[in-house]
Order: sequence, then structure tokens, then C-alpha cells
Amino acid sequence: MLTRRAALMGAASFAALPAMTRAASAEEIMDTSMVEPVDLSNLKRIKRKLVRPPEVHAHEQVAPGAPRIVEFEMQIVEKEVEVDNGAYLQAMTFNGSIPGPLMVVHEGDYVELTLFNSPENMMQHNIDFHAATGALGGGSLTLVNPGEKATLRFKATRPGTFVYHCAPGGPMIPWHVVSGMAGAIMVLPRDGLKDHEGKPVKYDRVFYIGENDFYVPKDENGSYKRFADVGESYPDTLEVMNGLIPSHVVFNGKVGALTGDNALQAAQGEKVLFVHSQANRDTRPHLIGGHGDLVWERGKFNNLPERDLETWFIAGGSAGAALYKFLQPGVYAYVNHNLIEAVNLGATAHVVVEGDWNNDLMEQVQAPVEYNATHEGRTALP
Ligand SMILES: [Cu+2]
Repeated sequence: MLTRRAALMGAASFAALPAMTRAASAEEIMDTSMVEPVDLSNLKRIKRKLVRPPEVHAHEQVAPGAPRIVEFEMQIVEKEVEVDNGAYLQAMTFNGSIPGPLMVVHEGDYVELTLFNSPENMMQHNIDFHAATGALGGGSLTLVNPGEKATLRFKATRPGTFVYHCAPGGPMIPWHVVSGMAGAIMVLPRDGLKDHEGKPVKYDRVFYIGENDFYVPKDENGSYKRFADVGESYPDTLEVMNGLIPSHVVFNGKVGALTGDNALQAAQGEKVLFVHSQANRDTRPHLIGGHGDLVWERGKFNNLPERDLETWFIAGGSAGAALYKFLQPGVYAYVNHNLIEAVNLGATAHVVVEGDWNNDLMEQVQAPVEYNATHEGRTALP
């Protein structure tokens, strides 16, 4: 299945690129051009413009009719990103954001993605959809050099939230992923989500949270190193990666991307669906002050959701979904409940909820006040 282009890329084109891009081998490129094209001319087509996470493009929760071909475009952008004050990452991104945008379709739809590798980029890239079947998730049919584009179509046969990521071969795979090249797709059941009893359930909004572990190298003085381009960053970054201790664990590309002025907003009574992906490493989301009312912990909607969870588990290389109806106003922290990663390394988001406080759910019976230690408090001890 070696194509002429693949053979050429194995020799001439690769030679022009930095050494670290040569890892993609010929067997990772498939030629399916001899296979009769499938006739989908009876299907409607719809274009969806992808948006920057945590937002999600407009979509219906219940499919409006027969399966469609849903067209997306994505551009790969290599760029420097400040992931924390003074810490710079030579990032590789789907559509300029970390994570890449959340795509939404329905079970039975066809996802048709055109992937552009900008001529300004240095690296080969592709896309592996965990939601797709065959050809390394589409990776073998989408490997594009800078200045090339490719279009992949796959049938979304399994409902759920799934990771996609770049997987251009060999050691390029983990490097591209921890440099930001991962996102998620949500394949909704045609009749929408269902609760633990199989009854229809709707969400009022979706927040897409993509978690990343970054491995930013430090110099001999302990300061973060800054590099001229993505290629120059590779050797030092690889060394930190192979130590398996991230310098940063963040939501949506940087420390503070979803806190303070960037906090997520919701209203009391709203049902919010949190879609959370981690392409490389396990994580355990927890909503401080709230719960997961219905949690598809492994993200797959053919399975009944768990109820009332306090913390849930997202296996590295997967995306999960949790639905919560906000009952109290205030600031909630949505964290990775490895609290070192949440607080010291960055994996925290805030949700600011407007509404009226409910003293039945929680009341401050006595505000903090000084007490007489000689008379009070002793009865608490065993
Ligand atoms: Cu890539």
C-alpha cells in the first residue's frame, strides 16, 4: 500500500525537513484510491464552522432528520504560546487553540474534515480520530506536509465523546500531542442524550475542557527556556517528557485560561454539560461545591450514565461527559482532583453562577467569630 507520494516523502521531501519529522514511515500511509468511492449523493450536506474552546459550535441535540455529511475545516497552526507567566511553549495546534475545537455530529452522520497544514509550519501532521474506524483513525490518510491539505470522511458509528489527536508516527506522536495537538468530537445519539432511566435529557450549554500536560524545559538556573521555533524546542522537551513529570497541567492551553476574567458563566437552574478530554494522561475531574448529576465517565452514550458522582475518571486518551444542574449561585472550581496538579500546576477552571442563595441546601449558621476556649469546644473531643 505504498503510494508514489509516500515513497517520495520517504526520500526527497523528508530530507528537506528537520530530522525529527522523519519518523513517519511508509506503512503509516495508506492508499485507498483504488477502492470504489461510496455513493452518498442522496445525503444532505451541512457546513459547521468550528469555534474556540470552551465554546462549542451551534448544533442540534436531537438530529433534525436523516444522517448528513457534516463538513468541517481545520487549519494546523504552529506557534509560541505563553502557558504561564514566563513559560513559553512552542505549540502545535488544531485551528490555533489548545485543545483543538470540539466537533459535534450525530450517530450515523458522516464527518468530513479538510485539514490544512499551513505553509508557514515546519512539521508534518495528521489526525487520528478515536471515533473513526480504520487507517489508524484516519491518521494514515491525512498525513500532510506544510502547504498540503487532505480531506477525510468517516462515518460516526458510535455515540459518545472521543479524543482526536495528531499522530504523525514514532516519537512525533507523543511530542505533537503534548505540544497541544488534541481535541474531541461529540457524537450524539440521533434522539439526544438519555438519563439512567432512558428518558430524554437536554443540556442548556456545553463547556469543552481540554486538559494538557506540558513539559517545558528549564535552564541551569531553573528558569524556563524559550526557543526560536518548534524544531529547536524538541531535544530539550523530549528529555523532560521522558521524565514523565509535567511542568504544567492545565485546562484549555494555559494556567488561568478558565479562571478570573476568563471564568465560565452559567445561571442557577441551568444544566451544563462538561466535556473533558485528556489525550495523554489520566485525570479526575471534580466540581467543588457541585456534583456530576449524570456522568458518562468513559464518554460513551450507549452506556447508562453514573449518578451523583463526586469525582470521575477520564482515562488518558479519552473524553468523558458530565451533566450538572447548578443549584446555588457563587463561584465553583472545576478541578483535576490531583490537587497538586490543580493548584500548583494549573488544572483549575472557575464557573461563576448567577442566582439566589438557597439556605435549605446550605446555610452559614454562625459566621466565623472568636470563641472562649476555656468554656467552648472541649465537648467536641472524644
Ligand atoms: Cu502534529
